[in-house]
This record gives sequence, C-alpha cells and structure tokens, in this order.
Amino acid sequence: LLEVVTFGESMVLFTPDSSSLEQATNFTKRMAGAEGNVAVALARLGHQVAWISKLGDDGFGRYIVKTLRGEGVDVQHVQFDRDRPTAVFFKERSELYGTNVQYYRNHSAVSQLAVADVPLADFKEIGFLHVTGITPALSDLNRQTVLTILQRAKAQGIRVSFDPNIRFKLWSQETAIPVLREMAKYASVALPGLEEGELLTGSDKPEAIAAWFLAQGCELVVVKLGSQGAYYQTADTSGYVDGFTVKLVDEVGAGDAFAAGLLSGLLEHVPVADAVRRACALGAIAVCGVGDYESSPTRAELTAFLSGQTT
Ligand code: CKP
Ligand code: MG
Repeated sequence: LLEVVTFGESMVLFTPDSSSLEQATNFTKRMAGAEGNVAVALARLGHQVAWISKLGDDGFGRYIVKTLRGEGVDVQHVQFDRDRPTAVFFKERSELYGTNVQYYRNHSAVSQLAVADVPLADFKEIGFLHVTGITPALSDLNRQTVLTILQRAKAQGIRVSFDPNIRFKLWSQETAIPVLREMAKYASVALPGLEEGELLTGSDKPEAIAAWFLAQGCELVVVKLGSQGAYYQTADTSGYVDGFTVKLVDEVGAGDAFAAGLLSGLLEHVPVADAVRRACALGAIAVCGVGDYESSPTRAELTAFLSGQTT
C-alpha cells in the first residue's frame, strides 16, 4: 500500500569533475530534483512511495525513471513527452564561493504536468502527498496544477507535507511569496528553512514562523535550522532538536533527506520529537557525500548512525 505520493521535476545533474563550470572538461552525470530525492530517501528506509512526473522521451528521461525504479520508487504514473526534453542542470562547488547551480529547465516536459496527470482519487489511503515550492515555479500551468491538486487533496482529506524550497533562480520574490503562502494553507506539515520562514512570515524567530504556519491551518511545523537542528511546533507540543555534528561535503539535498526522515517517523507514529530527530539525522547524513540523493541511508545505516556506531 502506498504511503507517500509526490510529484515534481527530476533532472539530470552534471557536476564538473574538477574546478569550475568555466574551466571544466569532464562532468559526472547524476540525477537530482527535490521530490525525487525525497522519494528515494523514503524508499531506502523501506517506505512505499510513488513519484509522478513528465520526462522527455529521451535518454535522460529513461535514465531518471530507471534510477528511481531501481531505488524502489513507484514510477507507474510517469509519462514521457515526445516534444519536450528532460531538464538538466549543473552544479559547481568551490571552497571559496560555495555552491552554484545553473538550470536548463525552461519548457521541459514537466512544464506540461496538469491536474489530470496526478490521479489523486487513486490515492485515498496514502499517509502524505509531498509537494515543494519548486513545482509551481516551473510554468504557469504547473502553478495552477499545484494549487488545484492541493485544494483537492484537502477536500479528500489527504494530508499534505509542504517544503517551500524557495528558488529565486526560477521565479521572482514578488511572484513566489504569494503562491507559497497560498500553498501553506493546504499543508498539514510544513518544513520551511529559517530563511524561507522569514521570507514567508516576516519573522526570523522559529517560534513566530511556526505560529504563522499553524495559523494557516498546518498541524505540524518544523523549522529547519541547518547544522543547529530544528524547531517543531504543533497545537500541543513544541521544542528544539539538536543537529548532528558531521563534516559537510555537499549541502544540496539535505532538506529533501530531512523531509523524508520526518515523514518516515510520522508514518511510523513515533513521538514527534523522535520524528524530527530522524529528520535531522537524515539531513546530516545527506551532507556527508556528494550528489543530491546518493548519501541517503538505508534503514540499517540510519539505525547505526543514530546509535553512534559510525566513526
Ligand atoms: O533543498 P534541497 O537542497 O534539499 O533541494 C535540492 C534539490 O530540485 C536539488 O536536487 C535540485 O535539483 C532541486 O532542489 C532544485 O530544483 O533546485
Ligand atoms: Mg530545501
């Protein structure tokens, strides 16, 4: 039985084998994309998860679907578009300047993803529908699709988990903020980063950010504080959970791993503080390796990490 359904864009990611995009001659091909990263992380923990999308009818699209299927993600609702390509992006990381991503995703196949492509009526029994603020940024149609799906999910009593994932390379702040605020109204679980919370609520205090989301109707808000851990709040409980100390290799994908860890805990009905701790653990493990999803742990690795058995 499916536990989580998510939809969005996965892309082929190219990272230069050495130096910058300008200087590089060789690139490593990988897969990335927030919702797909969440799906893989959940599948590795043993959860039943489906990822819905449109990909180009091309080698990159087949590579993505094979990779996700190989990870145990249900891809039966993925469609291939003959006229529009699979998106690609590049990521360069420098000790001096940090991480820079360069997207090539305009008019990609997913930009045509419509409400009918996400058959919500088939997913009545799921634990969560996971959405991010990336999808509505991809096209006007995607924006309508996301908002309509969220309305329907709420009407059907499907719990929505919402990661704002604000990407100003995809849309302007003026366009993004009202849409993301609207999305928050349909979420049961919201997972803003501290900066995202500030952009959406005007406050930089985790407690105030959480209060704003609760006022929108969310049941649980988890404000991600990076290496510091996270702050969580519901109607009847709240608290801080410490982060794990690890050596950072690549921070991209940490938020997605975090989301998967939280959902995993919630699906298993562990106390909310323990679900947040699992989320922090997945986020910490994710930053220890290169690639956006590759470092996500298996259940045994997570157990080992949590009991301090890793060195
Ligand atoms: O917030 P995160 O660093 O966890 O998100 C990373 C993903 O989808 C990454 O894989 C990239 O492809 C993206 O976010 C994006 O579209 O920026
Ligand atoms: Mg994020």
